[in-house]
Order: sequence, then structure tokens, then C-alpha cells
Amino acid sequence: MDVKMLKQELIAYSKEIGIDKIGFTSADPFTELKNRLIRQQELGFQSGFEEPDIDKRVTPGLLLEEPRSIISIALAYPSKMTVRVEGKKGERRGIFSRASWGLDYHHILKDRLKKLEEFIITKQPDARLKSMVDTGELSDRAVAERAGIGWSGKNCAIITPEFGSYVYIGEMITSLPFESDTPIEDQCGSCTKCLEACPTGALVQGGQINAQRCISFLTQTKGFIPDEFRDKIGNRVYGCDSCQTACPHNKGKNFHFHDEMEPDPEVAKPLLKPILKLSNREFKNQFGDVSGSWRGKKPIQRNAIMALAHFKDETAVPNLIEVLENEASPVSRGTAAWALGKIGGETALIALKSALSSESDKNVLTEIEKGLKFYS
Ligand code: B12
Repeated sequence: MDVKMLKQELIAYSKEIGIDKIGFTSADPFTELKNRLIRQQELGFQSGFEEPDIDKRVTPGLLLEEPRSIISIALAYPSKMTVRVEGKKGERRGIFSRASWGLDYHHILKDRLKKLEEFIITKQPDARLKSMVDTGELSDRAVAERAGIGWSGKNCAIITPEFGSYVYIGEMITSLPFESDTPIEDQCGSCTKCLEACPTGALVQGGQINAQRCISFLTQTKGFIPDEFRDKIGNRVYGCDSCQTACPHNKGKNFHFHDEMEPDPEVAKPLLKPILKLSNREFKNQFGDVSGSWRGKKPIQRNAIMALAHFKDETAVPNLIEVLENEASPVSRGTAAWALGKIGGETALIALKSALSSESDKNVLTEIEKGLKFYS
């Protein structure tokens, strides 16, 4: 088999099937990453969404027998919506981050990787291949960096010279000895715009994140949002793009190569009040296809409540009272109590006082107290 030729054929084929960038690297262990992951774990800086087995994360040989190379792919996603929302005055909307616009990217990248696998198998039937996107064991970024897709930016993203950091990445471990590509040199230089732009100081230094402080992470948790972050989350209902929008390498980068990635504005920038009373089925219908729905309805509902408080939307008071009085989830009830206090007014106050005597959940009672404190 001529692997050199197969590599060239794969590069050409990748363009045909809508892969915007492809790179190749060895299947050697990611030794530097191992120390980094251990350090992040010791510092308590991980999100908990990462694969817990660090050895698997850094050793392709534990994931595929006798691996010889890894193929990294990147697909560029849009940074601006082409269709605007039909906004009525006074209607408040939330925002899903760009990585949740359009069809869930896991499906899109897995489709492209499957097509690549099929192509390889027709040429090399005995090839062993293992593909993954996001939820796999490997660090997608560490692979992409070593395969020359982009450099590892101070904002912790892989930044490509062509598409900025607005790229999804995935990879395939292979048993074929493809020649490695050269990594791209770091182009962040002395710029620290992302560190300054992060609303919560989650970027502790260039290239190092405390995920526990990252708004993207916080919007994906299921419990109460710690007080210090509530105002900073603003109207984000899922994810955060602040460290990406601040990046000069993303300026003017807005690619619409993939129809599946085009956002439906009613999903990506949804009206907030209706989210408060969505049934599970209605939630699935409206948001089920986007990546931001992976944690279910509750976190999105909690974030929508905080967003209404952020806007101090008085018209939402009846909706929030409804949540406080009838919602099954203590997190939603409690967050609604806090939101009512933040928005203020006589009706909200009466509802808070009444809930103080009828509520039995300890955590919700604490939030009601917090809500009442806004009046003192
Ligand atoms: Co996320 N996320 N995520 N995410 N996330 C992934 C990283 C990925 C790759 C998913 C995908 O496309 N397949 C993309 C990134 C694409 C890209 O880089 N262009 C992605 C995206 C899009 C996002 C968001 C933009 C989504 C959003 O809200 N809009 C934000 C961005 C936040 C940010 O990182 N600035 C986001 C948020 C998150 C949370 C929920 C916060 C967590 C933690 C983020 C983080 O670790 N930075 C999160 C996770 C857990 C992941 C996941 C599942 C694992 C990441 C991980 O292991 N992190 C990956 C998918 C995957 O890899 N399987 C997606 C641990 C850190 C330590 O390692 O970033 O993977 P790493 O690798 C780099 C560092 O280790 C660094 O180099 C590596 C290569 O860049 N490094 C350094 C290694 N050694 C050393 C040593 C030194 C001295 C330094 C400075 C650096």
C-alpha cells in the first residue's frame, strides 16, 4: 500500500465531503498533556465532563491496538446569524453560544468521520480505525494542535489561521503509518484580550482555564448557580463565547459552509418567558436537535430565569411566581425566588412572603431569603 498516495487521496476526498481542514499526526502518547491534566485535576480546575481516566486520554494505544497515526478534522461554524429574530418591543430573549447553533455538531462531525472511514476501508480493507468527537477519550485539542490544524490559544481554543477558533474538531486513530504534518506556530504573541474579556476570570493565565469559573461550564451544571456568577451570566442560556469574540484572530471570521450549522433564530435566541413553562416534549421539539440541550430542560430553564432577572423584566413576574409556586424542581423554584427579589415590586414581594411560609425545601428557603434581602 502506498500510504503517501492514500494521504493525498484522503485530503482531496475530505474537501469533497465538507471537511474544512485535515491534519495528520503520530499516535505517540501525549506526554506533556498528561502532566497538564494531572495538574488541572490537583488544582480542581477540571469541569468533570472530561474522560476521567487520564492514561486513556493520553495514550492512543489504549484505545486502538497498535495505532500508527491520528487524523484530525476541523469544520468551521458560523459566528453571525443570517436570519434575524423577529423582535417585538419588550420581548426578552436568551442566547445559545455559537457551538450550539444548528444541528448538534457531534452528528455532523461523526458523519464526516464515518465517510472518511469508509473511504479508507475501500482502499485498505484491513485498516483498523477509531473515530471520536468531543465525548471520546482523547483531548481533541491536543490532537488538533499536534496535527497542525491550529495553535493552542491563550483562550484555550484551537485557533486556525483560516477560520479562527470557530471550528469543531474530531479525530480518527488509525493503524496506518501516515506521515505527520507540522504543528502551527503560536500566534497569540503578547495579546491578552481573551483573559481581559472573560467575565469571571476563568482564564487564570494564557492557556489555562479554571473550568469551575467558566460561564460555559456554569450554564451546563444542574444545581444552583453560585451567587457571585449569577449577574455575570447575563442572558446566556447555554455556553459562552466571550473569550472567542474578543480574539483578534476571529475578527471577520464568519463561515457558512454547512447548511446543517445554520441556526434557527427562534432556537438560538429563544424568547425567555415561554421556556419557563415548556413540557419535556415541547423542550425536545424546540431544542432537542442542538448540542446545548444535552443536559436536558432544567439547566436551560434555570438559566432563562436568571436571564429574566438580568433584564429586570417586570412582565415576567407572574411567570416567575408560577414557577416559585408550582415547579417541581427546587433549583427552578429557588432561582425564581431570587429572580423575583432582583426584579422587585409589590407583587413579587407578596409572592416571596407567601412562599416563605408554604415552602419546605431548605435550599429554596435560602433563595427566598436572598430574594427578600433585595427589599431591605
Ligand atoms: Co469544550 N470544547 N468548550 N469545554 N470541551 C472542546 C474543547 C472541543 C474540542 C469540542 C469539539 O469541538 N470537539 C471544542 C473546542 C474547539 C476549539 O478549540 N476550536 C469545545 C468548545 C467549542 C467549547 C466552548 C467554546 C463552548 C462554548 O461555550 N461556546 C467553550 C470554551 C471554553 C474555553 O475552553 N475557553 C467550552 C467549554 C468547556 C467547559 C465546559 C468549560 C469544559 C472545560 C474547557 C477546557 O478544558 N478548556 C469543556 C470540556 C471539558 C471539553 C472537552 C470535552 C474536554 C477538554 C479537556 O480535556 N480539557 C473537549 C472535547 C475533548 O477534548 N474530548 C471540548 C482539559 C484541558 C487541560 O486540555 O484543552 O483538551 P485541552 O488541551 C489543551 C491543554 O491541555 C493545553 O494544550 C492542549 C491543546 O490545546 N496544554 C497546555 C497542555 N499542556 C499544557 C501546558 C501549558 C503550560 C499550557 C499553557 C497549555
